[in-house]
Amino acid sequence: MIAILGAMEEEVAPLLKTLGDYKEVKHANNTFYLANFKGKELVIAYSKIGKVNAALTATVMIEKFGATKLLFTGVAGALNENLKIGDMLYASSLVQHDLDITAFGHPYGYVPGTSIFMKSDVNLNALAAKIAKTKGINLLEGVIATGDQFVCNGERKEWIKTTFKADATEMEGASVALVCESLGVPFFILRAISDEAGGGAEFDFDEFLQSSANISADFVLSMVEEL
Ligand code: 4EZ
Repeated sequence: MIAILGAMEEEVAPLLKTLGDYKEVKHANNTFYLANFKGKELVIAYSKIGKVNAALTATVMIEKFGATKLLFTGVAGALNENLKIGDMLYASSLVQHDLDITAFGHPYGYVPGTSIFMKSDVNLNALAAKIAKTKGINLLEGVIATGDQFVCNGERKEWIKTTFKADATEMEGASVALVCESLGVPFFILRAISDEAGGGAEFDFDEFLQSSANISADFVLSMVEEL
């Protein structure tokens, strides 16, 4: 069973549209869409925005629906100036930028018993790089910084970028990474850029959410074919 997770309905709607035929199961305040794509069993869901929602849905996909691989699809704000709206990147590692117990001398993003950066699955990443190459798609790899904030302010953007050497920011990736790592499930986090996370990012986000979500969803489905 392969899980495909997004945060917003807009991020998974393109998948459901392509699949056409699926069964719906409601659980834990979510709808899980069960489908078969080219002989592969899929469970698809949108978690709702934020780290806690995403952690819950990822856990259910693994523990209740038996997902053995998880692919995340969605949009993100760019921190690296080489990333433009519509570009895609996958996370090589992920960090929670809003986790702060620095009052006790710990670095940002760290709590005892965990590591600051969580690494995604090298095999899934290599498969993505291979598919991008054969399709002539420009796919970057980088650090994704996750937090329960829509970043739309130059100062906060620069802080996240320099503190974690991060390339993009969003609100779910690191929590999904933590769940998958803890439960031993290989995961892949893909994002297409919807905005540049500075002042006024909310306007770009509204304008480019759907087109960038489509780009990411199409790519993730092309990966499923090769799994
Ligand atoms: C969260 N997602 C944004 C949800 C915004 C509005 C109703 C991705 C994202 C993001 N997250 C795109 N751009 C971002 C940014 N600049 N900061 C944080 O995963 C919901």
